[in-house]
Amino acid sequence: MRIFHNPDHDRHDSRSELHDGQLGRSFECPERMAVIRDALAAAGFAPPAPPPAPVPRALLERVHAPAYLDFLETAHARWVAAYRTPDAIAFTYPVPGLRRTAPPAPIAAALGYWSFSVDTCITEGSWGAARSAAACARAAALAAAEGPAFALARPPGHHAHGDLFGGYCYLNNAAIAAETLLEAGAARVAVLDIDYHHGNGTQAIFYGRGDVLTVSIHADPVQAFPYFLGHADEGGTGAGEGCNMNLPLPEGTAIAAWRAALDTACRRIAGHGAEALVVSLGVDTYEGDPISRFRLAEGDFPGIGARIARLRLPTVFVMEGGYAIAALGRNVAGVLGGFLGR
Ligand code: OKP
Ligand code: ZN
Repeated sequence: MRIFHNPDHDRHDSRSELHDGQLGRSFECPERMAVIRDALAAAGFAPPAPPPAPVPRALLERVHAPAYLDFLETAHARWVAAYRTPDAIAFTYPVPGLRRTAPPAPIAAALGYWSFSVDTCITEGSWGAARSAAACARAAALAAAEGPAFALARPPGHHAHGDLFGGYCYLNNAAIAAETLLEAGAARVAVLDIDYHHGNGTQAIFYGRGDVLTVSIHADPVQAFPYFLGHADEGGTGAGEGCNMNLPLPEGTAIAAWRAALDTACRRIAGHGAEALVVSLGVDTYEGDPISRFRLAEGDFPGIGARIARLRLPTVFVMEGGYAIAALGRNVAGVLGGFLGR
């Protein structure tokens, strides 16, 4: 397993996540990478490759709107110039019934134009960290032809749309990996999202396309974030009709029902004729996760990796969620070790 990591992710450390009515340090914190690195080393994985080359702007533009990228690049400096406080936080959104025509000039309003959830602020290091995570996803995808690869990166990406940040995500790393695989010659790619939360951004980015199948197993949005997408009847549109599959499960789901959903997902991916696979690897399905409500045990994770390996596809794992710091590293190593048949 080749591992791609960029230590400058730690420039993104949000003090300003709105959680249960209070602003505090984000669950999505730099320590997450350290515990995963340690657990992978303890499990005998080779250390990460040197930091990858920067992600090309042209690749980002295959996934994201140019004006959105320009906004992310300049948002923090604009915020500090206007307000002199450390973190840029949105407060008003152009929801249906209001007009979302062009980004407002004031930075406070532009933040709401380009985002969908107030849990995610823009810190001084957010743009640099997001780009370095995208670079890891690209490098892992470029390596996938020679063997399985893992983008050990943060911030995560699967909630980011082409023109919206939110849910701790700014750039959609899984979508960037999928586009890289297409660019490298794959005719059809599948994205399997096993994070606890629905991958709304990944779904939205590929919703009208037939070349990328998106399959997500997640907490039912009637109960869980992102609430406003991720239902079972969202199947894709136009050329993408039939190329999105959502497998929502209720809070409290344990491995038996979860594994059955994974089997359904894998059979759909095999049926799509995908030539390469991107796995949005979240382990916030773990029973000890502080913000999630599934009941997967530490010992369940290797079997998940083993089932994915049975697809026998060039595979790129991209790190998404997982917030139970004490077990996070072992759970990630469990999935990857199971994939390798260890
Ligand atoms: C990111 B990933 C509830 C706020 C929900 C968003 C969770 C984002 C999860 N108080 N916060 O999919 O793990
Ligand atoms: Zn999640």
